[in-house]
Amino acid sequence: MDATSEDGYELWLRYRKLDDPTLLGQYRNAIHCATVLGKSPIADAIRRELARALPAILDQAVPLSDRTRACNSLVVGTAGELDAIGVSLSQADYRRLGEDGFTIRSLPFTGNHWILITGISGPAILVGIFHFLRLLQTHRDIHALDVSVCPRIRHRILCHWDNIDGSIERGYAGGSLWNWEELPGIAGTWLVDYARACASIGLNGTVLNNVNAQPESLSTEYLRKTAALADLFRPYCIRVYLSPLFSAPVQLGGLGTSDPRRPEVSEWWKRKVEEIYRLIPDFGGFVVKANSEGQPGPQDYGANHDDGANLLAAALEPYGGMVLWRAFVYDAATDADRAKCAYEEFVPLDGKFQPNVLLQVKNGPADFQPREPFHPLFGAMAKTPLALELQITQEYLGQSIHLVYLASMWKEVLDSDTYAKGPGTTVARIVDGSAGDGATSAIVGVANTGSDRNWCGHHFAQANWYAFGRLAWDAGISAEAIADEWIRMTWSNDPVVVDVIKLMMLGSWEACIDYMTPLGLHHIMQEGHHYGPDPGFDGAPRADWNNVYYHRADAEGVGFDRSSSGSNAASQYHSPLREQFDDMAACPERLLLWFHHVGWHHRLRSGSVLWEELQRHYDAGVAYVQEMVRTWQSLQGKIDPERHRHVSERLEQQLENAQLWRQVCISYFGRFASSKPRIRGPDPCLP
Ligand code: GCW
Repeated sequence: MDATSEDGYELWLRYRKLDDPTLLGQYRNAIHCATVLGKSPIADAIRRELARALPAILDQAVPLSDRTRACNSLVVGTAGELDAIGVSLSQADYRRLGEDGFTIRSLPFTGNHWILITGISGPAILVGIFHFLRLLQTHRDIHALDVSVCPRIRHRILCHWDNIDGSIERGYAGGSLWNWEELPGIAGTWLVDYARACASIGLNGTVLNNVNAQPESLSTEYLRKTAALADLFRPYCIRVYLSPLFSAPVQLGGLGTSDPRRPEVSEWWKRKVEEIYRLIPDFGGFVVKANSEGQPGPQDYGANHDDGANLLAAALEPYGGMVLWRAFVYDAATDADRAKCAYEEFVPLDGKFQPNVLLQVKNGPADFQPREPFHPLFGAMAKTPLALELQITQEYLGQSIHLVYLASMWKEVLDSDTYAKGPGTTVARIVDGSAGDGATSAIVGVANTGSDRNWCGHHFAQANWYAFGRLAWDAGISAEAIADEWIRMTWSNDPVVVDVIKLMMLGSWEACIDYMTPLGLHHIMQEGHHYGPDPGFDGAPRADWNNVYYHRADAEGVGFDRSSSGSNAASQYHSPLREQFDDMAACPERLLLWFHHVGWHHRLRSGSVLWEELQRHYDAGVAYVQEMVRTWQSLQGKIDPERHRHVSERLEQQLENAQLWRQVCISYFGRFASSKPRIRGPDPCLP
């Protein structure tokens, strides 16, 4: 690496000298010194962050203390700490902010100017200072600040599918971040940086182990290691969670059963949870995958999901812990259409869960596909809080090779109207609780982090970690605004760089759908690893593990008939969606082949027939990647060479893979389409 090279380790927390002299003057004048009130591990973490950031951005020393001084200054403190020096805001102001919200205000104070960052709690002001630093990093005017922000979702959690042996299920950025072998004695130096990154985007929880759980994670030995991580993360207000194996009472406890209705089983969980809280007093709770893809669960004993979830909830309740019970189940005996199973299993259980149980539902009813309709459980469980599970790691979206900005997808999901309580009952409002009683709320993102120096494998995959946090905090922010912030913090504030990268990012998700699974196609990736196309795959032991199950291409047409003439999955949605999805003419074309088996010569809104339209999408997707390759090249010299080269190489691979998708899918589906596939010349980028 040469001197100007960067390796991406700093993520978006890149504190660089401001290169705009006017703004630099404004910032220096506003921040002669900084005061962080209070004595607590959180206050210390804030001091460390400001000591790192302010001198770097302002390129001059910024005295930092725990007392206010007679100078223009940044002042940080909770309501109580400010009260003690007689400067608190009004009670009404604090009430509006709630537990985790913060405010940043410019205030005149005894002849000087203050920028005050305050909120009720330590976690609130921690996020507040990162917000303030973001304003500096993105070159905003800080003259007359009056910003108040509070999160809409209470628990904002990253979920790591990390195994004890250091591997990561669906991880594409190296091994696990947790150095289990050395813990609890030696903590990895990067762990605090992980916590800083999470805190900076408002996350407040992390699930340390894979939902395909191993019993050892709950052993005393591993709980001590988990406690060491919890201690490191605590000053950054990140609580740890674990995924327990449902049959741990047998495998770890030596009992003869894990039947949730047996007293010895509930006793075992009570004792285990007691042990956890002795070691980790602020432990968050359990995320559970049960009776799904071979994982044990209550149904193994003739009991049901509510029995299992409530068993764990009872053990956690005295300590304020919660259960996130996953709804990712698709027992073929429930319904022949996999997309219908979770709804059928869980809707009858609505109202049967303890208050500290949330049902954790993936964004769509299949499995983190490039595009799915929102999961019909959103809007169908009025008496159960639903946590939204998103997949940040790009299992089905080109892994750490493809540049795909996922905020656009997540916005589509969050903004989807379920019509559960009339128009406006969006998925976001169901998840944040504002459409119901609002008692509790959570959002979970399957992490894309690993031991790679740049954390996420692809520099642009960092944007998805960032965007998840920002949307978890406020689903109302636009994908564009998030991209804008992230680019400025991660790459540069140069307007050309910002515009070019933003353009690349904002169309990248739609492009990925175009070259992989346009018009509602889904689950046609290669078996097992899910990278690359294999629409003809038909060799799995279960029907719904085969790709042909999902597209059902034949001489007539293509697509899964989920209308009333088929599996009738459309009926799981509220009116008017169910009628819209049911009717081929009214169904949004982006979901057409999800809900309908459509004739190859069926005419679409564009005037083209389906087969032509499919090919047009494949072409558009490839063309978009070609354009990204070209525009990225145009940034050479404006971006440090190391990161530029890294991204260039990946874009080339993405292009090759997009072309492969087009070639394989057009030739495969072309065999069914009655019209002949187009004759195209050899693709120069294909091997
Ligand atoms: O997306 C699928 C993945 C599995 C994963 C499962 C789940 C953790 O292919 O690897 O297992 O979903 O969400 O449980």
